[in-house]
Amino acid sequence: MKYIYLLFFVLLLQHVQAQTGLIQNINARKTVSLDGRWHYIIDPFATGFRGFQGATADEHGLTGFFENKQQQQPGELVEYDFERSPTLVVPGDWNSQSNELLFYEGTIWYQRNFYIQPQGGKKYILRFGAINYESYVSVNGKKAGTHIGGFTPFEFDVTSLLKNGNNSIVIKVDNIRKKEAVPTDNFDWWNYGGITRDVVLAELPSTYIKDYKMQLAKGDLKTITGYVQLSDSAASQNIRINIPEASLQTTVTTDNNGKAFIHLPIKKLSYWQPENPRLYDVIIATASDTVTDKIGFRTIEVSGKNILLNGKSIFLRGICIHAENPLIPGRPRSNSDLQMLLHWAKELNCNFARLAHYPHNENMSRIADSIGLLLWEEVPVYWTIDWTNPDTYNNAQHQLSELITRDKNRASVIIWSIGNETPNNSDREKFMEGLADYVHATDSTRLVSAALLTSGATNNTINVNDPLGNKLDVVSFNEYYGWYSKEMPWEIGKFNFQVAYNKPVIITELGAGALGGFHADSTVRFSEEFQASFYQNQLPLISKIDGLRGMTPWILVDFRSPKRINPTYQMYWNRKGLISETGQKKKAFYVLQHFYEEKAKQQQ
Ligand code: GCB
Repeated sequence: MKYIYLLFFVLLLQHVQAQTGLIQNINARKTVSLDGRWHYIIDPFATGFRGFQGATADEHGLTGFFENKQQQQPGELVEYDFERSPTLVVPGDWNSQSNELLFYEGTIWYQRNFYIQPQGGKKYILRFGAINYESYVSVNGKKAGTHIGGFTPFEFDVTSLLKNGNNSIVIKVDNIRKKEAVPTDNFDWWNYGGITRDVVLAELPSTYIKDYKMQLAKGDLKTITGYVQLSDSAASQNIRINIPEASLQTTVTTDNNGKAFIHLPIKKLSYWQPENPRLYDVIIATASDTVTDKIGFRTIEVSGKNILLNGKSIFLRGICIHAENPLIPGRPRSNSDLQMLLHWAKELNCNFARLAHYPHNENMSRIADSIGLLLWEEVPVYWTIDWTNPDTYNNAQHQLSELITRDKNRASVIIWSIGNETPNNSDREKFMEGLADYVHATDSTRLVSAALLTSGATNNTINVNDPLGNKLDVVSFNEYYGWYSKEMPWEIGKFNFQVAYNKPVIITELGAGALGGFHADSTVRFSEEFQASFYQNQLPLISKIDGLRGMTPWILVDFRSPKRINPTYQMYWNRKGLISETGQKKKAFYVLQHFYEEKAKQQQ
């Protein structure tokens, strides 16, 4: 009996390709892009995944639309046809590509062919930048793997599934909201579905450089530390590391796990900072593989109420950004979309941006590295997560691990955020403390934070005492006095903040809505004047906070939200942007721009 089970598992494994864990900097390898037009089928009942009367498609036999069946003779019954189905552009969300899909949530099938002549002795890795939310991937009718989570990359080794010539990929994508998911079923942004980021097929040598990390050791401006991990556990392999412009080189040797540790004393280095975003070419080479990256070197720490970048106190002049280009509108599709967003932040005189509320495109941190913007990156642990569900916790931690793995070599990223506005209770405390511990154990070269809530005002004192603050390096919180409070913007000067921690404070949100181009008296809600007056009153209020070391008002640009229904002012847009959905700067943009200009002068 035992052997029958064993046989069953062996058979099962033959069909299920392993999820590889992420390869560092895969885009710098030999890749073929699978972006472009993919056929799609809208399948609200997930019929292509079910047998008669609703049984789920046999996971291992993989029937259903994965087969990509074509009718062979006129009598044959096939109730779908990818080849004659319309196409969607990848990368791109489906909602913004067809009117009938604007509000669609559910299953859509994607299919495309590609041509390849696989070489013997090579590994082929299929890599998705992000698919929202659940994906089930098959290559030539066989399962490659599955993934949960809408904003992080994932990869499958498909070497054994490829054939010489024409190949077909079918992906079932499902963006249905679920209570136990991360994010949960209620959030204030558009639930854009689909293959929203790039798809590539990478060709690698059989043993390749899988992962590496290099950065100045915590609080040490004189030593670069890190590691290189090979794709298998080859011991005693030499790995050369060369940073020519810093005259640094070393050779390290792998241990029994195929991992080699780096400890590199430096002589002279130009430290990465927003005013001087110096990136160095770093070349890592083994006998069979070479990879080159551009890495900036900096330290980030806290000391009492200060945030120290390269040992010097810094004030973070920030702004929140959603991953949305209002001019499409939809998820960004190209590097120029990303550049537009970050350059708007620069124009606002920012040195910092909060990428809310989920991991953005990986090229955001590459662009931020090169133009000199510090970043806060976040996972979608938002509002009322299913705190006691272990699968939900594992999902959140997994998304966090994928984000950290992906961006750990980006100097711009200084804060990992483990969530936003989570309610203060003991179940949530356990969950969030788990995530904070996980990040601290995984990455010592960055800070941990979360956007907390205040516990309200008593006698005009707004208290910030969420116990989660004890676990965080930086205490951050959102407050909307003058917008969601009974006080109007001109009445909030009476408040003071009481922050219970001797830690740096970042106000991660404050904001008010305005319909771009709507002008009225500053007492009229949704006018640009009301929003500008909100900022004029908020800026002196928060400046009273003793430990204030940064702020990221809500938000750079108007963004779509199904929760914003007012037909006169909102029309499914959250209007708190400083820039309207047509790209027009509102009055408040200039209020904050001026405030940041003065702040920057004070810092010099
Ligand atoms: C918040 C949330 C953010 C919302 C914003 C708002 O506190 O963190 O996701 O979009 O308020 O506009 O109400």
